[in-house]
Amino acid sequence: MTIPDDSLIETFRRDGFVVIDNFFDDIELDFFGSIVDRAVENRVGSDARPVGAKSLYEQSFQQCMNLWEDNEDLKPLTFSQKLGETAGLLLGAEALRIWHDQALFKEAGGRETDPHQDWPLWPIAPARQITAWIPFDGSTLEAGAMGYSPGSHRLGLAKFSDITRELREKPYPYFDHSEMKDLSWVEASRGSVVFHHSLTVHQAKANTTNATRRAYCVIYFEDGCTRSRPHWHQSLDRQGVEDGQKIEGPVTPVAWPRSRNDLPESPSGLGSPPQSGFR
Ligand SMILES: O=C(O)CCC(=O)C(=O)O
Repeated sequence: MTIPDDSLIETFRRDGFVVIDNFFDDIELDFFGSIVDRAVENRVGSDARPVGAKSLYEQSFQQCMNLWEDNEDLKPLTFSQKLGETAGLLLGAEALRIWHDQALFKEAGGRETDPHQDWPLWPIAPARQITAWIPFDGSTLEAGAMGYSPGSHRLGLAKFSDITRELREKPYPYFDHSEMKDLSWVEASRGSVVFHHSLTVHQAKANTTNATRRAYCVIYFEDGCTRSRPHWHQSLDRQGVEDGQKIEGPVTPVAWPRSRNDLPESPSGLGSPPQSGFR
């Protein structure tokens, strides 16, 4: 069966996001969920600060990137051909590389994730990236559900882009594109994957429950994208990609298409990715 069908592709192209239900089964979710739990514990488990003692950015989530590099058993998920093919068909790309993967664990009591577009945060062009957001337990409005502004990926850059701001003096909506629609909130059922375009305005609710919202993302870019700005980024500087150069190398291997059971080697000798909280 080919996933997604034409109507899901059309939805993604119109709205800039799409939910695909029943993508993973319970066995896959339990298996990969426990691998990501262990990986996050290894990266940030020694950080005993309560949520309220963290920076505003860290209060939104524990962010652990490039987990595929030091967790061999996670590679089959990060480089899943079903996931990659789906992302490629939605984006309309013939080949995708990985920009990075990441766990985004919104702790109990964690605050909202500020509204933003992803692309302005990244020194990559053109805006041909897509994220697969995988909530291992599903998501609810009480526990960090995501919201997306339908069609915002077709409006260009919004007037904000700073997820890193520490001063939150302006309540939503503080991006004022006249055609911007209100966010559609998505309560994702367990097993579903939500895909969004790098220009789609999105945010996540706070986590008012007592359990961590465990999400894992794979972020892909169309093969052929280049470095657009000099600001340091682990996906570029660790492998020496200069301004204007095509982005390729062991940190950003081809994610799809790959031959069956062919998983990329982890980069070696390039230094570790940031252990947590990268912007
Ligand atoms: O999981 C979240 O809270 C935010 C996710 C997000 O912003 C993204 O995947 O781009």
